[in-house]
Amino acid sequence: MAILEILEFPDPRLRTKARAVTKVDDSVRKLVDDMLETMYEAPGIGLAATQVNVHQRIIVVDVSENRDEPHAFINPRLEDLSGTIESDEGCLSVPGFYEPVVRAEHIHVRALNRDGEPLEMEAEGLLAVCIQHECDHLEGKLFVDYLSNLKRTRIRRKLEKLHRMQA
Ligand code: K1U
Ligand code: ZN
Repeated sequence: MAILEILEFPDPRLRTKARAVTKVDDSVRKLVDDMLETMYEAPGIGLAATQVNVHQRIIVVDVSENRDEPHAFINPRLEDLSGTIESDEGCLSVPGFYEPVVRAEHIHVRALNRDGEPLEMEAEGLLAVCIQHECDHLEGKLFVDYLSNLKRTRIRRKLEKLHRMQA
């Protein structure tokens, strides 16, 4: 397994729309495993392939307290979104910033699992929020897009300054 580099806002590659996976083969399974290792090491509760500069529709999530309930969703589709929940969100691609975002509280997800088999899941609360956040990444969307222009610009400038200092 391998730790992958995570792209950081405002890297334009984070705006790429991911393509559907056509075949779940060993290369996809290796990517899923590397994404899970990267997510646990970060640490984070989710990760989308977009964030590691792979533009395929793959996300991984683990919101469990013991960090022992990994989920991989390949070609995820969200259905039956209902209710609303406001919670503070962070993002491994926007390090150091947490802001409130409103999302659906309950969702139904259809996807393929790591073995390429159909998977259906009902999710609510933090799991539902995290899956929606990761699916946004596959569309090139970031949680900062839900904030005001002023807040987003401030975050962009702070991260650009940090990246200049790290260069
Ligand atoms: O997509 C990502 O960058 C991962 C992101 C997911 C997420 C967090 C909060 C709300 C919605 C989606 C993160 O994991 S940020 C780090 C984080 O929230 C966390 C890290 C360790 C323990 C608990 C939370
Ligand atoms: Zn994110």
